[in-house]
Amino acid sequence: MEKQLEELKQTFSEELLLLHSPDDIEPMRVKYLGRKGALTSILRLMGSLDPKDRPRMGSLSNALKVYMEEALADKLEGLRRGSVFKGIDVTLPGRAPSKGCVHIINQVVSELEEIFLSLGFNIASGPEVEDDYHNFEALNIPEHHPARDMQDTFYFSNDVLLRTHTSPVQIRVMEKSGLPVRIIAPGKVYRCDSDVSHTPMFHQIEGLWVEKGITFRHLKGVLYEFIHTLFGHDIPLRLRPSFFPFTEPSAEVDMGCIICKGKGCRVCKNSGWLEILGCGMVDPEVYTYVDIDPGSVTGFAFGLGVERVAMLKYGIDDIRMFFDNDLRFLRQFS
Ligand code: 2U9
Repeated sequence: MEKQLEELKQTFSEELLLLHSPDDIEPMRVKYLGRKGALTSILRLMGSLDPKDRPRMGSLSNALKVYMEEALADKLEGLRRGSVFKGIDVTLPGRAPSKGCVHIINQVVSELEEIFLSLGFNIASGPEVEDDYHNFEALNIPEHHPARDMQDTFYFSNDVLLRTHTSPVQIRVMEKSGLPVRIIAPGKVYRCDSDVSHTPMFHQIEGLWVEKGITFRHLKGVLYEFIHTLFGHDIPLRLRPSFFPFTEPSAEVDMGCIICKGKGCRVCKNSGWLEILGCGMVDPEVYTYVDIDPGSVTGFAFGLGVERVAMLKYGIDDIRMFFDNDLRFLRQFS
C-alpha cells in the first residue's frame, strides 16, 4: 500500500503540471479525492491491512490527502492569476539583472587615449606573447641586463615570454610601417611581482614620436600638455634625469603631489612630488635594429603605468583592489 501511495503522488504531481485552466481543478480533485477517487479507493483497502500497519498507513495517506488539497489550491490560485506556465510561476519576484559598467582601468585607458588622439597620436597594438628580440634585444637591453631576469619576466621558453612592457609594439610598427611614427601603445604587460603597488599583470601606455626634427622640447610640450589635461593646468611639473636602456637622455616627469598640494605627505613620501611617467629621446642604437638610419631622424618615447595614474586620480592606496573583482569597489566607478 505504501508503494501505491507513492505512485499515486507521482502521477498526481505530473498531471497537475499539465493543467492550464482553473476549470481543470475540480475534475482533478474529484478524480483523486472524490468519493470514488483514486486516493479514496486506496483508503478503502485500509480495513484489509494487518492492524499493526494501519496507524502508519493512515498517517501516510492523510499526509498525501493534505498534500493534494494544498497543491490543488496553490495551482488554482496560480491559474486564476493566469500566470503559471508548465509549473513555473512567473509572478514570483525576479532577480533584477545588475547593470554592468566599464572597468575603472579601461575607463582610464580610454581617457588617456582620448588625450593622445587629440595631440595627433594614433593607437597601435601588438601581441602579449612576445619573443626575446622584440621585448629586449631590439630595445637595446643586452643579454645579461637585469631586466631580463627570470624573477621579473614570465618565460614560456628561452625565446618566448609575456611582454614586460608595450615597447615591442613600437618596434613592430617601426619595422612594418616606416617613418614618421606617432603612436601610443596601450595594453596589458606582465611582470613577476606582487605587493601594494605591483601586480603580475598591469596596464601601460607607451608612446613614440619619431620624425625628422623632433627634439626634447617636443617631448616636454607633449607630455606637459598631457599631464595638465589629465590633472589640471595648475599642477606643477618637473623633469628629473633618469636612465632607461632604450632612451638617451632619459628623464622622469614628476607632478606636485595632488594629495598634500606639495606640502609633503605619506603618498609622496614627504617629497611633495609624485613620479608620473618615464621618457627620453630614443637611443640611436634602437634605430639600427629596425633598419632606420640613426643619423636621419630623432624621436622621443615615454611610458606610464595606467594603474598608477588611476590610483593617484582616485586616491586608491592598494593596486590589488583593481583586480580583486569586489563589486562594492568596482561599482563606485560606474
Ligand atoms: C621604443 C623606444 C623607446 C618607452 C619608455 C619609459 C620611458 C618608462 C615606465 C613607466 C612606468 C614603465 O609602467 S612603468 O613601470 N616606462 O619609464 N618607457 S621611455 O621607450 C621606448 C619604447 C619603444 C622603440
